Amino acid sequence: MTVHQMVIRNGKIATAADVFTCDIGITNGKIVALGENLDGDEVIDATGKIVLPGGVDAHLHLDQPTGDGSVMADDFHTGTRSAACGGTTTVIPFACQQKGDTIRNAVNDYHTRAEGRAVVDYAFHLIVTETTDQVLGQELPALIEEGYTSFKIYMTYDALKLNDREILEVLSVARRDGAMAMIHAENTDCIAWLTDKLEQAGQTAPHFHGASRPQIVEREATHRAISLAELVDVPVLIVHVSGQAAIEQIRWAQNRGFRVYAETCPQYLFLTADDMEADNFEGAKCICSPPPRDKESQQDVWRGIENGTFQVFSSDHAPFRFDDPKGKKIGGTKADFKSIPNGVPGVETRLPLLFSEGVVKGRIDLRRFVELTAANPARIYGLYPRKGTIAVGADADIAIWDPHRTVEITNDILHHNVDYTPYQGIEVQGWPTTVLSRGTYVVKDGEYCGTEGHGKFLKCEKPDPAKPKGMGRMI
Ligand code: DUC
Ligand code: ZN
Ligand code: ZN
Repeated sequence: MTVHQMVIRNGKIATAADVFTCDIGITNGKIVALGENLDGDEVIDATGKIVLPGGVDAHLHLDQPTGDGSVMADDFHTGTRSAACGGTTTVIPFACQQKGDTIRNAVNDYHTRAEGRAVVDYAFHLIVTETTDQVLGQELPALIEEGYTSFKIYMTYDALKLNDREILEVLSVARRDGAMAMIHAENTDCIAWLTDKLEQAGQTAPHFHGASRPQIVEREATHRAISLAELVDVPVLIVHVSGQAAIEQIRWAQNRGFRVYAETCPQYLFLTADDMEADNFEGAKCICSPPPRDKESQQDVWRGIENGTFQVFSSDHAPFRFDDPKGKKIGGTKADFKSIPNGVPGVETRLPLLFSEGVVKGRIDLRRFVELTAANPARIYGLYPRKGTIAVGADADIAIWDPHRTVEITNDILHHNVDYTPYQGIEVQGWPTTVLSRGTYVVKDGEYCGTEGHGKFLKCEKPDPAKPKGMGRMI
């Protein structure tokens, strides 16, 4: 009888398709057998536990250069360490083109930042900020062939944004060469106009960030992004959707059969605009874009998670320290909201929050949990079935969850390099207690035990879901 290097025994296994009980045989970092009474040199008894594919966090920012002097607190080491401790074994952060520079240089620079540092495997999305002939005609096609098969387009932020004509050009490349386009949908002129009005009225405290980017701003840009994609006839994925106004546009498009995918994040389920009103500048901790909305919006986002509007649940981990002149306080504690770095940390809490409020509370089942957090992001970004599932031939990226363990989220239990969590004090039920990356422990019995440099770069395939209608299948 074959003796595997490792066997996980008696666990309740969930994939996006099924929930079943069997043993998992692992050899040389791969899942090589699923069956009963498997033999292994090392046996993990998973009786009473839930065995899931390691999470795929397809939207997070690690060691990404910023334009304003702020510095991200997490690099590839601390960011992937934190990911692993929250049950995530693949991350896809962004190699961001600096205006005036090539995307190739951004990719090379990002490899230097990642090389030898990551604890779990990683791929790169690209961020396209300039649409020169060289970018459209040479760089993007070559990079797509080399395994960078997704890119993000910004409709706002001066250092990043593209206008509609430029977006059409980039979407055309996505269609021609088979890449997945992700869109940050907020109307930049509306934000600038509202920001000026708020400033003129002296309304510059952190919570006015929310007033400068109301839902209509996101709704308009979401509809426009969908229309541009329709014109080009290419699928798009709308990232970090915050509430009903944008959800309605996405649903409208999906109901017409357009290949419009959507992502949401924990901040839109667990935070509201009120959190940006906390005293002593603490509201800055929850500033992100699009901003958190209200309690009703949280329910709208839950409904989108339940009814299939959303395909992906990511963290959008954007790690700026609070008490730091290179973080949220870069402009001091009296700073105008517009100079506060945008983003909240959440790579480690993404899965426990959704597991507890989603699965344990009965809003979604385990299969849907796996679909949103692992299988779909792997499919949509060309990593499936190597990542995102438990199947023979897949990488042995596995998170064993104790579904009964209750944990109060406090910053001191987390493994990121940020000095706060916006989810401080929330009690969750369910936490990953053992995590494997390609068959190697990164978390064992609740303790982090990963190795810097274990994580390897992943080339992404051209994703099937990026194919226009008639050329491939919807996920
Ligand atoms: N919004 C983004 O678009 N990216 C990083 C963080 C944020 O709040
Ligand atoms: Zn964004
Ligand atoms: Zn982001």
